[in-house]
Amino acid sequence: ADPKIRRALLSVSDKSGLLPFASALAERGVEIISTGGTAAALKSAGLKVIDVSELTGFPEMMDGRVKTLHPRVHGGLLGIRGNPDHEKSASDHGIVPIDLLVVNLYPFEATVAKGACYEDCVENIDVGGPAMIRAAAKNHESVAVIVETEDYARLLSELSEHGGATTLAFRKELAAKAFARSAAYDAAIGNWFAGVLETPAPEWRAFGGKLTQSLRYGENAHQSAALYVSDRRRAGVATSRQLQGKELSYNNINDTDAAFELVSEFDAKSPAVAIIKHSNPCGVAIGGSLKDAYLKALASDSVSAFGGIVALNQPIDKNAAEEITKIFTEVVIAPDAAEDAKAVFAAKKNLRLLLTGGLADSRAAGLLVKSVAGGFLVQTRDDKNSDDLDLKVVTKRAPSPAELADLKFAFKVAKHVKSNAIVYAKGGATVGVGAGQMSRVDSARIAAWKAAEAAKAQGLDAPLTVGSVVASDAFFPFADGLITAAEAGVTAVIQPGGSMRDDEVIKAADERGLAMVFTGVRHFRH
Ligand code: 93A
Repeated sequence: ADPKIRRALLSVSDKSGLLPFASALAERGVEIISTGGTAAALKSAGLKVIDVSELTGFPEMMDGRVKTLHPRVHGGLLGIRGNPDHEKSASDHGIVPIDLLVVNLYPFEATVAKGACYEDCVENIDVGGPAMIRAAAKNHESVAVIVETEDYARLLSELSEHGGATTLAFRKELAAKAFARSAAYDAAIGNWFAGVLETPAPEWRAFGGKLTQSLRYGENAHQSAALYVSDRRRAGVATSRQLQGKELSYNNINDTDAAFELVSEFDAKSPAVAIIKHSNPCGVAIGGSLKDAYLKALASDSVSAFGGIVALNQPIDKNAAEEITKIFTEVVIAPDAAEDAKAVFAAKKNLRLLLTGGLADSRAAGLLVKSVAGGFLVQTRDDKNSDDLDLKVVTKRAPSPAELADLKFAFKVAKHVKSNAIVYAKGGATVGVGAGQMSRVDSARIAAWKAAEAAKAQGLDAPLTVGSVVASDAFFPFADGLITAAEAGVTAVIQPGGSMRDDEVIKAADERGLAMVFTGVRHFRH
């Protein structure tokens, strides 16, 4: 038979929902043991509570650092019911069984998120709570463990259904959730600590996050998926606020991330807009206003932009909102939006509007994780912003100031294009993007071809690449890629350099009167 809950230990930092829940337990005749603050809250509501210090025979001490770390607590949670040896130990040492544990931990994540000082973060590392959670979850055969206030109602209805007991299936589910919580909690502590260190090694980083959304499916309908938040301080898609529109899908989130990370390369003072499809930009531009930047980005590849994701690096104004809503767009993401812009979006019920509260820091440290069969790869973020690079002119001709501005712009965009990446740009806007090809020269050709198509669509006689500049995310291994770009009409080139054949590539540039700069930094992205 399933064990009836006779004794419960309640120790919670988040006291919301505590009183009605504890009252319901008390009404069922459950004996309640509690720690200082929790006990005080319960007593002030007139509930009968046994202080944990009474149970342990020790006062809560050392500023609460030692409250529940005692064999009378852990023996009560861990002892195997019906095991003669365990039961003898229990009776020898005055240990009584605890059938239900309700804990929610010191708010470590929230303390870090609000920017608290080092000492406060350390003090909010809960030790006794996770120890009890793990003990109760290990002994799920007999003990139920609740780690979230959301589960209070479920437990009470379980008790009603099963005559004051819980089923093993329910306790197993609670145990799984409890271990997930303690793992995520420790991951948050490990991550924070790695961030405190001057030079954290990637292997000291822990991975964990809070499940925030079960998604309807993954990249395809037969795959399941979920979204976890691992760092609430970071402005981006995972921590953004959705104002309207349908639930985000896995692909939406992936693409929206790509879009917002890209616009975050640009200074918040100057308007920048990116339009993303299948995690690659089909148009990116800076402009005098967000509307201007959006129109320039759209002109780069207006066909692909349909059903795309639009990211902006400034609070959206009404003019931009009106322009964006003229074509079908899946998601719009920005730091904020003016009230009249929100009103414009509100008329498009299906459009999802996400506000992040700020720009992502393109220079911030952080880790990227990618799973591989049987494991996962970890690397630090590509935190190199083109504005900080030391550019080296390698050709006879140096780029003009206008060319230089476009080169930096194009290289920023290339960082966010899947390799092999080739980006043509002119006047602060992309005019052709070649992404994800196995050969660099193919990316150069595809981007040029797309620019020619875009020109045709706009009724222009010359391809948009004429008079543009080109960026390559990695060095040109041969001169052919550069020659393709030159034939498309570029006047200047930016690339990392470092190929065995750099001399050949530089010679080809000089022969065509091109200006070329080396960045010394590569931006592979796969
Ligand atoms: O400082 S602790 O790690 N030491 C303990 O022995 C201990 N036992 C419970 N923190 C401990 N707790 C935590 O206290 C619980 O996880 C809960 O978050 C909090 C509840 O304290 P109070 O009832 O005094 O508000």
